[in-house]
Amino acid sequence: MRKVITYGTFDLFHEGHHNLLQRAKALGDYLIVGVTTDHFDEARGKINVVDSCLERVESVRKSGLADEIIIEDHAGQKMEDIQKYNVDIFTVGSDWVGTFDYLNKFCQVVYLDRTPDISSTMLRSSHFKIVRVGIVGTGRIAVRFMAEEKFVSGMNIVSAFNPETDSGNMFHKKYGIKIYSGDYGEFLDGVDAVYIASPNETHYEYAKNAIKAGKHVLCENPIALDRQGAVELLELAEERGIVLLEGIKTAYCPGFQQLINTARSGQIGEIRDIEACFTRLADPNSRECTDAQFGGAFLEYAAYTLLPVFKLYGTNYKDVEIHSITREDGLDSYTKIDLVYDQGMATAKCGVGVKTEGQLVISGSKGYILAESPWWLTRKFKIRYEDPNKVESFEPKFQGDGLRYEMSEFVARINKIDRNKYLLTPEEAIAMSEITEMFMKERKSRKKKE
Ligand code: C2G
Repeated sequence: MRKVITYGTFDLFHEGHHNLLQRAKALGDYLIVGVTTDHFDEARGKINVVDSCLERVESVRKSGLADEIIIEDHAGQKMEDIQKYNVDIFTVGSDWVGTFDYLNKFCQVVYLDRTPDISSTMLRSSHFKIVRVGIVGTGRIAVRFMAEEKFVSGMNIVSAFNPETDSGNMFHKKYGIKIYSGDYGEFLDGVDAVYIASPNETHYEYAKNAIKAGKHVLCENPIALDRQGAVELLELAEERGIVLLEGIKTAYCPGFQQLINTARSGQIGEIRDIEACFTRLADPNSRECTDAQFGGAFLEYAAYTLLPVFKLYGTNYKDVEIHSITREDGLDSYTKIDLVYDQGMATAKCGVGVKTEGQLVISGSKGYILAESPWWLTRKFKIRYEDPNKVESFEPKFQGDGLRYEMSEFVARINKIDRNKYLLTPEEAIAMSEITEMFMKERKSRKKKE
């Protein structure tokens, strides 16, 4: 008797799961299905799971495809089970290709093609849809988005759009998803939501057209290069009951929220100064280092460095000054934004051609918070006081490269789970676009003077 084993979360049970179990069963005579516990999913970084462990076990049972159902609750269990149940074949979907090759020592490992386009759950009772997401742009961050998708339950990337066919074709070859390069409307017809990861200057139009077509939008920052554009997009989305989320991933990371709440708790007293730095010496041929009009340090990192300022002081700054080190073509290799509020001051520093300490320092009347680089992922931070021996350290949970948290919030908001709207408010998004507009005006006036 050939025994087959497979594992999964099986959340919001859908055709993809059903197809996988059907083909897994066909590989042998007896199929064992391991269903993950909530705790194990959390430990392995799978988020946004809606159904409880028992509901997910019941979904698998009702499929009628499992000869035996077990619970997967810890890393390394797969190896134990394969030996314990004398398994001949381990199988899992192709989104995991390579991940489980190490099981080859114990049994045959088979990766089955995942089902490309799923949209509805097979659970009559579930009011959650599987969100079909299309990616606009097929560059570096789109690649990272694809890698994070399998850790976010309730969504499925079904297509991508890029007018540049060679980039799109490479993406198709790598991921096998459908690529559109011509009609944006045709691309929109096949999705429920879009993730916009195209060049900065194209975000506004892509977002506006998607919202008008009734599609939810997760857009890399900046959503717009001026205040009016941001206001217009937010109002349009609000009117149509469409989710519009700006992809500043730090805003959705659990550690960053913990850091902000700690700063607000009064533990460091009154906050009087904030210094946020984010520099990364970019590849000289990269867009951020070559596009004098829409590249440069500010457009790449200002939103991240302004985020803690707006979170802690709000958006009613009294004064703001922007200073840049620019090249002849006007591209800013380093930009400093100085803000003054009634209660304190702040400096946000960004660089693509200048390297500095990438820290976040929140200075207060009783002590200060120090989050070292990469503070924008907020994997750790500490509170220091006058007494050098008194230090409190924090190491919040953080998995993957951070995109899964904004993806999870996006799917939750589409499913009308609105409890986390505070993570990045419309006021904060508008304030960021306001300062972006100032920066773009200064960039233009500098070019005129030359
Ligand atoms: N699957 C699929 N097609 C989809 C979605 C999922 O074939 N459109 C497959 C996955 O590849 C997996 C199984 O269905 O083999 C269950 O998917 P999930 O519930 O998302 O489980 P996953 O997080 O992929 O866990 O340790 C757990 C396993 O490694 C798989």
